[in-house]
Amino acid sequence: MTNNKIVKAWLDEQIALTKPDSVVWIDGTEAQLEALRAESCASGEIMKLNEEKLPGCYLHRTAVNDVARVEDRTFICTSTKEEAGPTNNWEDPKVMYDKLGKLFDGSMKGRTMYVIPFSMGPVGSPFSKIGIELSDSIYVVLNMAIMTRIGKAVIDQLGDSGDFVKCLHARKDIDAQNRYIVHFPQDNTIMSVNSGYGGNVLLGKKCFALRIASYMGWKEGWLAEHMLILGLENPKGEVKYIAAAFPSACGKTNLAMLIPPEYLKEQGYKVWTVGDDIAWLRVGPDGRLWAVNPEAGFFGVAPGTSNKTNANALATTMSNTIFTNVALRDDGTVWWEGMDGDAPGHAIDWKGNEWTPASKDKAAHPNSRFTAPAKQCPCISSEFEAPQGVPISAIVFGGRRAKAAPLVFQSFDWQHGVFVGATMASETTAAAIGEVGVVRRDPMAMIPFCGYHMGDYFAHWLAMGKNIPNPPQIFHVNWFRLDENGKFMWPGFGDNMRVLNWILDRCDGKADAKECEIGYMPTQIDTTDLDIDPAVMANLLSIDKNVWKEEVKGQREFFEMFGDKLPAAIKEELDKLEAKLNA
Ligand code: GTP
Ligand code: SPV
Ligand code: MN
Repeated sequence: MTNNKIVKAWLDEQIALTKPDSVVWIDGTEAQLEALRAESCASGEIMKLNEEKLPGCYLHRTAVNDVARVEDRTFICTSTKEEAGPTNNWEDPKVMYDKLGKLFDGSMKGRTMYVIPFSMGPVGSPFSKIGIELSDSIYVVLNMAIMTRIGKAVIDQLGDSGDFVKCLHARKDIDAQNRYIVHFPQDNTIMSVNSGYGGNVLLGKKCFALRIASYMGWKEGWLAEHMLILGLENPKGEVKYIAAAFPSACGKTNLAMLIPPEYLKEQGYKVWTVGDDIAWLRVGPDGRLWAVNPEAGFFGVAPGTSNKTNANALATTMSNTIFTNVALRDDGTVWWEGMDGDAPGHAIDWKGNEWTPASKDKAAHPNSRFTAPAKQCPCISSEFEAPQGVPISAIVFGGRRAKAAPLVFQSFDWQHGVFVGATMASETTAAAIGEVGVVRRDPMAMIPFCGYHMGDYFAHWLAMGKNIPNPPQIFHVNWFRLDENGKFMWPGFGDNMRVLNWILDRCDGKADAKECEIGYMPTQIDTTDLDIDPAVMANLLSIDKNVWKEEVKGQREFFEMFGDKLPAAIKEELDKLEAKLNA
């Protein structure tokens, strides 16, 4: 399919190493993909679902020991440990290549190697980047065909260039003890072995578009972030764009596809989805920050997705979707906890076992997912394919905080906004009555995804601010504050639109705010038609100084690991906050 000498030499090397029985180039045609679906069904790797109710949809079950990303087996192999920093696992590249060489040796014997050329971003866009993934899994091919742009057009776009990310994946024995997800940012190389689960094997996603791309962005002057991108249209038909970073399973897909409350819908407010997980951000010729979504599909959390919470996501998955680790109903459709209506009387659970509502195990794995084409989303943005992306008015950070963080606040300026992102944290579990969950620090929601030293990453964010003549305003939100009974105080989901409106009004200099220790807080959030006690609202828009004094201690402790690499500006913001709280 190509005469590219660099591609051919690399491919020959990988074939010699993994020794597949045959090699198949993925050209991206529907005919080839359809043949692969049939082959994958015949081998039992995927199962065809009810064609009438879910046309073009399939179910895949992973091994029970292979259901999520594995952070302890994920490595950033830069030439020195210092470059990878204290938040990443590191190994000397020579040692790691040697170790992986042994694991990959003969790993594709008796199997077929698929060569998948893919583009992150629209093919040919100046901001797009190309990768080639070699994988022995048809499931990977079919998922990559949804999540990225693949095939001949990509390899033609690459031409004779060697500017592509080399991605190698072998399922091998799905041996958790020998599972490795390894990145060599200085070689543009990713190697993944002994897994068949999404984030570990769809190498265009977290591995390339965040870990490798964040390193590229650092060197080239842009940002690769764990952010959704949405467009909010007002009744005048003006659309403003917001990029938001929340940790995994903290509401990006939901916010990206938000349906406004009825009274705002009637006025003409709309939300348009540009992306639900990853944003690449660059300074545009007009001095604003512009964002593209490098992906072409959604790899979304299934449980909790319903017509009530996220009707747009549900509608997106009604055809041409691959479901992973959800439950199978007797009529050949799917089910998961939190779907609309009653649980089925009988189903097959994610492990392939009989399931009834009396079963004590969950029917769908909590991290079960759908892989669905973005263009099927009812609210997909007209700018989804725009090569230059969309101009960002506001950046929003957020996490699950039972107590500390208010519903929303605005940072004082870019430097303070970077500090707000750097001090992000999220509770691992929802708190029980009176108790606070375990806080994990997760700067910019990038702790598992930053491909270099996080101190350098903070410095890069600060430097970016100096290079954006017209920077977005930076905000922080928390949909997850709990009352003393352990219940969410804020209705969330569609009602988050009320907060987004305040955010954009602030960007326009229209909404009022009061200055407090941590930033600017709303004097009021529109609660039209919302049955919420004013005292609860007041609580949501306030902070507990004692909780924040503890918070500052936690932040200081966390920053210690970065040593000299912690930018002075971040330390300065922390000192300022502490002084204000103690004043
Ligand atoms: P990843 O794909 O892992 O990066 O997750 P994500 O950030 O896209 O999270 P997602 O939107 O899939 O939501 C994860 C969970 O949070 C689901 O169970 C949602 O129902 C829940 N959730 C999302 N938004 C809200 C909200 O506004 N309020 C509450 N209470 N829960 C929410
Ligand atoms: C996440 O964990 O943030 C995801 C799913 O979006 S995965 O692709 O597995 O990383
Ligand atoms: Mn994610």
